[in-house]
Amino acid sequence: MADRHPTLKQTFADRARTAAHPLTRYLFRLMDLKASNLCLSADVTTARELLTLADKVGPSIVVLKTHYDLISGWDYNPQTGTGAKLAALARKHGFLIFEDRKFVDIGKTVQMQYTAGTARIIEWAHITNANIDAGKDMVRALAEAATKWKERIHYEVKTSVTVGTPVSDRFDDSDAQEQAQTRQRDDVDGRKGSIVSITTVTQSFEPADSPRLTKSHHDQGDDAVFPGIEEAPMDRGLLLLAQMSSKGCLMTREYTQACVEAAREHKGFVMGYVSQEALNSAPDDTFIHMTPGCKLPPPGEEENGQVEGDGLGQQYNTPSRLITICGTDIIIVGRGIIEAADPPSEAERYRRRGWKAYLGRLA
Ligand code: 6AU
Repeated sequence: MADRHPTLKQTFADRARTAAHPLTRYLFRLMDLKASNLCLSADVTTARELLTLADKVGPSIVVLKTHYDLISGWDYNPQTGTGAKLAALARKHGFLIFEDRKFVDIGKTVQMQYTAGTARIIEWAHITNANIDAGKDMVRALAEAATKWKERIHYEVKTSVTVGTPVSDRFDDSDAQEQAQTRQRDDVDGRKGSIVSITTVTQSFEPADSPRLTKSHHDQGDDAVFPGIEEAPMDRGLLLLAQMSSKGCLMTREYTQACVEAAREHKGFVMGYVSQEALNSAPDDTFIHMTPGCKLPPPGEEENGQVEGDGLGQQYNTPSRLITICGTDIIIVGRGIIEAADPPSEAERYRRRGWKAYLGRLA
């Protein structure tokens, strides 16, 4: 850990003023406002459970982490589907959505995986992460994809569809996609006749004045916004998977250092790291750290006691060790909360412990 880096002694409110990335600045403000440095790893198996959990635990967290590919019944509709519903809950409770996709591939492939396909992760996840084993160019590729996407969504696409017989001037519209279908049908007198119908899809772009992506929930009246802060900016952010919590992890010091270099080269897109310790070391490093492999001993037991792993390689540390000693900013907790008898009150217990550890670090 970078022992004496100034960010370790700065309040989240102060870091909200100095962080390089707009979404990191917003996240630090949210942390200060909600007195929370807790991320829920919502590793449940159905979309219904995910949305219920997000709604119940939302008040205690600042980040909700998903693995969309382990959720059955994920609805991919960009306006009304699971991503859009999560986005509405994020606005209502004041948290950011982090899709733990761990991209690792050549640049072109990760661009497509991030912005297209079934899930269209960029549309609903404020944050995602990448393993940079494939090389630093992949970070640039993701950053470019995010920039292009942001430029595009400053405009809302209005689509109108008309169906009918061709009218000559429609063919002059360069924005229109013309699709001609020729159908055969039997005429009344039994002779074969040919009917041509034309479907015209016209797209126009209008400025979108709100940072939200879909208006669907607005229309349905589910439009609550968390009080005390504006909606999250439209910027997208990346966390670099710099160190892992699992036993025998093969990520070397050199790999972690390459993450630090890649982060510095892409300050406008990289928010920080998923790591096991603070990695800020240069005087102007302002990155945020999120750390998984976090669990509290059961209520009533010694807070800093040992917490056993899960038998499948996962290793756990307590919030106080991760925040006070290792210097992380946000603890990522999955089964410690999800498997509790009452997840919302267990989330509150983690939030209080995480915040106490942060205040302890400042002192
Ligand atoms: O609290 P748990 O053990 O139930 O869940 C931890 C969550 C899981 C992992 O996929 C993820 O954190 N994770 C990550 C992430 C966030 O990238 C990195 C890592 O080193 N260890 C880890 O557990 O969803």
